[in-house]
Amino acid sequence: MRAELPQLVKTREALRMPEGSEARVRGWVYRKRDLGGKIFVVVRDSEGIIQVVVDRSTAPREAVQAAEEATIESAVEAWGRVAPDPRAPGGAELRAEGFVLHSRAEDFPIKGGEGVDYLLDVRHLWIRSRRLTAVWRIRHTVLKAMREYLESNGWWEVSPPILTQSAVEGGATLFEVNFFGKKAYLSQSAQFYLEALIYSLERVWSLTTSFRAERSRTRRHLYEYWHLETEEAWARMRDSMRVAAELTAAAVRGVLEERLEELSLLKRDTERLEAAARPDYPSITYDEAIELLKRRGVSIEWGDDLGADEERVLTEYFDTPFFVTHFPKHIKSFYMKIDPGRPEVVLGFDLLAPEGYGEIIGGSEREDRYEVLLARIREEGLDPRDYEWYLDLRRYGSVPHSGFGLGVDRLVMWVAGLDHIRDSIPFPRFRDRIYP
Ligand code: NSS
Repeated sequence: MRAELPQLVKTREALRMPEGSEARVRGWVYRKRDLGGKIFVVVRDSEGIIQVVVDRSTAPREAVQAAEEATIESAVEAWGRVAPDPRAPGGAELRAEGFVLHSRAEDFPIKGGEGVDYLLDVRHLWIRSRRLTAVWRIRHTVLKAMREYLESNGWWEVSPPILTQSAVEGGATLFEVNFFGKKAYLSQSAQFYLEALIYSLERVWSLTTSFRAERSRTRRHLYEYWHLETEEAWARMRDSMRVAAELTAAAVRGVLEERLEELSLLKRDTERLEAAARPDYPSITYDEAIELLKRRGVSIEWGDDLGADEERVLTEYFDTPFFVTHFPKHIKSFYMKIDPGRPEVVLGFDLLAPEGYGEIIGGSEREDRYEVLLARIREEGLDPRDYEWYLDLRRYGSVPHSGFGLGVDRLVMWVAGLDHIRDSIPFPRFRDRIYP
């Protein structure tokens, strides 16, 4: 009997088959309506949905019975002939000649209209929603496009550790780990390890989880996030900015080429993304940013850090991602190179996404002079002994070098047009729960 069944295809493929083609699909029950004469079962798989119609007057008895027993989210399989139907999602349906119930689902705990807190409790079930599935597919394509860009431009992928011994981005957001009775920390950034690796491979990148014990809860902060970082020997700040722009544009292009259906399901305005598909992003200095903010009536002084609110105002001036460069040194990390022409600022840059999203990349040229770096470590009140091996890199063949870190989840959040970062990642960690 099995050998005679029609070919198994994805729902998307079935919808595109010529009228009358035989097809078999399998997946989970997304919706079901029993209209007496016919049972309409919408089946969902990784590619989409298709309406399966089980006609009580023509379908075999076992098929009708299985369709009757199928509940929402039951695992099912159906086969029959494809027929156009303008009322069906995707414009076609499968008229069932067979219907099998693989696993009958208990009463599914998500029915629609539940609140955020509840949905986070059942995140392991909520991640199969069509909306989140669209996000996972976009996320996949973002990662793939960036990997392809790096691969075809001569970058080496490396694997830095997550258990570390010192802070890259300040002690305030470190997660401490008891490492056999000694203190260790979860990595905030692979940067120092990448800096060490440029002396062997010159252009390196990594994709790791980074951890930040952020004090405040915001729409754009995760405690555990995915961090794509690059580091390049002989590169100045502008060189690294070009890579940051090309990488971002490559991700946007990839999504526009491959994920239009998902963007449409998420009601994402793609016109606004088109402008970001070319890497010629504008750049302003921190000084100019302060001027622009003052012009909009924001009360801010030179030397203040730019928070989410200030960034949001700045994004109103631009239709594409844009850079802010040359920050005051005291609001940035000790490793950023001091601008030789202007010692109160550093050669650091942020890339901000438009439409209010703000920072998605932070990078800089690195301080490559031993004495200056040591002085900066002391100036920041840090203990040079904690940075001994990092300082070594300036003692053995130091070269100018630059790099950046891109927040993958933030990039996905902007590209997919999400209003909260938690939906850019399947299992976000929260302060009050690590469940599921
Ligand atoms: O702190 S960063 O701005 N910079 C660094 O960590 C550098 N050490 C990276 C480097 O040069 N190799 O973080 C980089 C990016 C930032 O622009 C955000 O997009 C993202 O990492 N980021 C976060 N995403 C989500 N949640 C949190 N908490 C978070 N913190 C940073």
